[in-house]
Amino acid sequence: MRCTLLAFAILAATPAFAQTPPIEVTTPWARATAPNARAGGLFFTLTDRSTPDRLLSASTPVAATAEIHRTVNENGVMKMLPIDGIDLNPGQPVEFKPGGLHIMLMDLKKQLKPGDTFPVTLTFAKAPPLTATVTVGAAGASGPAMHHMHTTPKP
Ligand SMILES: [Cu+2]
Repeated sequence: MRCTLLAFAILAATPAFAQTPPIEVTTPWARATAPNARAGGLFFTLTDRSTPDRLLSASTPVAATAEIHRTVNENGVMKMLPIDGIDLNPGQPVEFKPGGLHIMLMDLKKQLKPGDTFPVTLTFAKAPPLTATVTVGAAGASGPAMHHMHTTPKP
């Protein structure tokens, strides 16, 4: 209870309190892609400041589809599996990062170059949709290559 009260006091002291969304997206970034790459990875941290919720989907104008993926280690082989959502609980930030949870951008409509920005919209079971600005990081930015498991049909 003390934590809750303290958090509330801090939030209440912030002028933007009224606009504080129930779920916060921090440091959204995407990996730069090669000119002909069809897929890319998008990462961020989700912090639930309200009641238990669930991330249901993501969408962005730079890709035809965006899937929620998790990475599993199957006998030493890293595989990515699409999941239909991820539970969010207050006080338990969920980190999307290379080699773990990520948003898989499929059928990219443009090359993602370092420094580029683009919007991503996240939808939740309860909270209203949230749009965040993604910044493209360096090509090799942190973590293993994660696109080799995907085969997307060539046009
Ligand atoms: Cu993936």
